[in-house]
Amino acid sequence: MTTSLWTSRQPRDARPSVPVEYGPLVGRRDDEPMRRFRRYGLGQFIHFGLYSLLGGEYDGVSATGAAPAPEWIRAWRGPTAPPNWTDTYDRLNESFDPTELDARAWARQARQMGARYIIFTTKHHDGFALWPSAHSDYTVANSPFRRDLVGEVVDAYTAEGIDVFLYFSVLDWHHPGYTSAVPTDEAGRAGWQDFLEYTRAQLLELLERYPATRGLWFDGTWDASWVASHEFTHRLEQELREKRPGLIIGSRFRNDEHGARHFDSNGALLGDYEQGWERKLPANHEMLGGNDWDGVMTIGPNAWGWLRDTSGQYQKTADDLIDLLMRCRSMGGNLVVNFGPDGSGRMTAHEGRIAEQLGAWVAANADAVYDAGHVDLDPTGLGWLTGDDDRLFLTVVNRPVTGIARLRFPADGGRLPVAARLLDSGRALEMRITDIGYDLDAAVYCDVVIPADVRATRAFVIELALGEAGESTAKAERIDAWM
Ligand code: JFZ
Repeated sequence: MTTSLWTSRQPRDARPSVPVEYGPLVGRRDDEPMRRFRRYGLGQFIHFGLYSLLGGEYDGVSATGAAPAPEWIRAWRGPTAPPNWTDTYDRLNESFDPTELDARAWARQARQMGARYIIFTTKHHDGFALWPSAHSDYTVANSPFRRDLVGEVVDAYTAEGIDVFLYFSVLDWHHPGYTSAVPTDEAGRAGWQDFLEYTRAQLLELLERYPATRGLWFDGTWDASWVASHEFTHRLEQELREKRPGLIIGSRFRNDEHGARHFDSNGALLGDYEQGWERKLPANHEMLGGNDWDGVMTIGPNAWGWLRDTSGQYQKTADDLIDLLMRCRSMGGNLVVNFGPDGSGRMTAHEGRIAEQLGAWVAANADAVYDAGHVDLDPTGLGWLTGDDDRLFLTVVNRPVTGIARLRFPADGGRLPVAARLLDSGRALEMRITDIGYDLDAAVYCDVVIPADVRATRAFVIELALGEAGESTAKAERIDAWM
């Protein structure tokens, strides 16, 4: 059995077709929730939990380098790890009290950023539930905070018109029955069975308690024990979908009976969208094979939970995120930006700036972001192309020194740009369709003049209205090259 942490799409014809009983439950969906998903454009991830109290350190000692990431700090090992570390960590619920936490302020900030969905950590690998789960003692109910944090987040975001997806880690360091290896003895199997029942109960409980939930975002599904439970997970996916029709489940939930994750052994997607683009993005649209997807991204290098000391670590800027957002949109995906509030429940100052700056850009260029998706044209080194039914949008990231933005179109008589303007200001731009005279090129070019007095300090969007190629434009310019 091969299990791999990384998603990797294999071209269908590269593998022999194998019998698969536990393959996809649904094919490509085109219902309203999925169409909505395709128009989200931008999302927000929030990692919040016991680890947020620590910010990647304990008693002034940093776990950076000794634990995989701040939200993984319970896995701190080696000489710098405090004595009895996991016991200390596991008792953090006794001091969990993020008094500054205001889910409505988070939601307002997310709306200001332009996020249309949120993915919120209901339970991370440490097993601590941020809702008062009836199936565990290790929850907010057993903390000084007491409040139902998941409920507050669901309500606040829903009130702001932002769709809620619940992050849920299957991997659970707290449940006594959890094991990463396939259990081999009677006691191990009984414990694992217990764990599976608890997982099912918690998931049904989440859907029951929070009917506004649009999707479940699974994590920690790579261990051999879970991979071997394909019969259970297949049934559970069915049950979750029946309980909440329209629910969106990504590809990181289950695998087929051969251990193939994300895609079954024949390359078919195991879920509603590809959920493996994490701190990395597809190189091109072709490799996505037509599947829906989103890319989840940290602002720092690899910290999902709050990290107190970020010195020496690059933090992505609003410009980085605009670039990534439009790169995702140009390939038909959404970008999800992660926030990690500190132990008091407050977003960091850098996150605040990102929300503001990214939000301002997205608001000014909304048409290029939300309802616009992939267009089948050659990619351009100038930036990213998106489009809707009647318009093309070129997000210029690299401003050409010539002052002319040139796009290449197939010369087969399809629709061509007939007018150009700057999307944010509406300023009309001079443009023309031209054949620049390359032999056998089978293309025409749209040249848009970017006036020197356009003083952009960020990427900007050129909107091109599409129309039928008229006599006055394409044909006239092309005549020169006819032989
Ligand atoms: C997981 C978690 O371990 C991590 O703490 C965080 O919550 C993140 C969003 O998800 O980390 C992963 C999981 C899968 C991949 C990479 C990191 N992957 O498949 O590339």
